[in-house]
Amino acid sequence: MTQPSETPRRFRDVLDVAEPVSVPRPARPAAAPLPEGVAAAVPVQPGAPAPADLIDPGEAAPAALELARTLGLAVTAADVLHRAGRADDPETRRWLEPLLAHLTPPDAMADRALCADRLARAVRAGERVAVFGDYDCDGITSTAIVTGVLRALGGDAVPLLATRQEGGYGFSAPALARVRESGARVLVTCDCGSSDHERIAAARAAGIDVLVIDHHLVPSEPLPAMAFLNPHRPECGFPFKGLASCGLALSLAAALRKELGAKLDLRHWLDLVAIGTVADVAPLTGDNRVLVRAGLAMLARGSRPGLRALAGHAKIDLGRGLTASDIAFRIAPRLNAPGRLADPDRALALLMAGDDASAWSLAAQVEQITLERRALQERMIAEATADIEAGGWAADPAIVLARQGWHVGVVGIVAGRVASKYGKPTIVIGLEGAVGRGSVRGPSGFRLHDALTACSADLAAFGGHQAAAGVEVRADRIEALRAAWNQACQRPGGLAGPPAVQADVRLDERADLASAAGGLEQLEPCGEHNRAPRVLLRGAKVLAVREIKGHLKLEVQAARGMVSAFGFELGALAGASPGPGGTPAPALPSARGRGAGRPGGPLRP
Ligand SMILES: [Mn+2]
Repeated sequence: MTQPSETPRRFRDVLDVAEPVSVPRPARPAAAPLPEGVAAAVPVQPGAPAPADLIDPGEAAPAALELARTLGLAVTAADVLHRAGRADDPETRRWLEPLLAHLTPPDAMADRALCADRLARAVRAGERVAVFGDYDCDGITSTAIVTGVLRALGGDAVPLLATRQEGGYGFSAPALARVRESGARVLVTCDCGSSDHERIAAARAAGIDVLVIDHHLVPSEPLPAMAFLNPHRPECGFPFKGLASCGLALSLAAALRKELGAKLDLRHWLDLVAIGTVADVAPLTGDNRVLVRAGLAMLARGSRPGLRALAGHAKIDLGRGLTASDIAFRIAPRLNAPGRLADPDRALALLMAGDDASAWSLAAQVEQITLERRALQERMIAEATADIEAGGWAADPAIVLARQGWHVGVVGIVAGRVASKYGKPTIVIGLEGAVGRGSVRGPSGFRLHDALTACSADLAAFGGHQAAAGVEVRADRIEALRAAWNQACQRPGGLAGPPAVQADVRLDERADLASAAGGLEQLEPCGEHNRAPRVLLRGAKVLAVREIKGHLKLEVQAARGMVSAFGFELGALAGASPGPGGTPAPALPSARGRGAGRPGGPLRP
């Protein structure tokens, strides 16, 4: 989560905000075909949008061409920057070439020195340190970083992760018991702890010094921890508030290294910082842009056996370079799968594996669990679709689905896919007897939290934010909730309306696609707070479109060659088949060109 979470701890395991959701705008009743020769890089239902909806941003301005020349950028990339109000100045040059040296000096971070001092004492005295993290990617990577750095500096560190079965997210009572069993004198909580006052007080009473590293909501009640590293503490003077826990963990590692006067190359852990930061949907600005950019480069080097093995099983070619989307849609879902279905320890062990043999064996297990998760998810999506058709709910303003036995670890993914497919605010609930826990997703811009507030009478509890939320509901209230949810979602102002279908830049049809695509990669990492540009590709025709495991694959004939494009999580758009000679149709945001080797030359992989 990017900001201090407004979310009560118990909802976090159904929020799944680490699984990005792509939601197309709702289909229009009158499906007017696009005029010949117009295609926009925007997600729209095939054949659905009226031509007038596609706003052509026009040619690059002379100032953009000048920016391209002075910055040595491809015109398309320079045009994106120009339209974002950037000029050729030191700030833009830094943004384009972020360096670790640009990171904000950490001295004003509250309790950072205190944490480092206590950990340094533990390392010197050989005291055992328990490192306890949540079971999402940010928690797992933070735990791997703190544990790995402590061990590299000669410390005795025991990593532990929260589990869905035992206590759920956060530093729960079962978690405290495990920490006590570990015999640790010091506890570092990673990506949790900010609101776990009671257990932290209990740990302290048991003689354990607790250091909390977290970026979630800071309650007003003071935390009984020895040190509390959280940029959202009012007394924390560190100006960049967007660090995820893995970024905080790396900063603490640097402080500890300095405290011990040790030589240790912390760049080794940047790949994990990139994964945790992107998976947590933290803003890709400021220090995070620096860290993720460096981390992506580190990932591409493939120096960590576990990630090399994960990439091998997932058929990710590290050497060709990765983007933030590769983390969000290919790496993070795999690392999250064990925690969703069973026990997250295998994901942590994979990240910490020291040799190829154990890494490949663990990666095989993680891949198997990912396949199980995907099969479960596909079965649930098929059941959800069947329920929608049987209930005749596709025509309703909004959707509520519930079944006995639906896995609560997967309802968030299913809600996202249903919301994407139908373009409607969606609640998907897993029932266990009389109790249901569900996830809420909607079209982008829809204010889910506001709509849930209007339904609070039918909910046992709810939490989250406008883009993703979780609910608890009694089984006998599902029908009432469906009526209330439909009511809330059809209110004037409830639905923000379909987002404007506007491309950010137009790609000149004479442009070399390879250099244009390569140039756009200089804007990476794209994602939260740095949206991937939507590129209007004029004169393009979609020759083939198909869905692959929920994703969308397109073959596009452009003026200067054929291009393959891939849209993560946009498989719901694959409904229409191209007509003879190719149907003009949209390409995709953040679609990544893959070379087709035709006259236009391969798009830079
Ligand atoms: Mn986090």
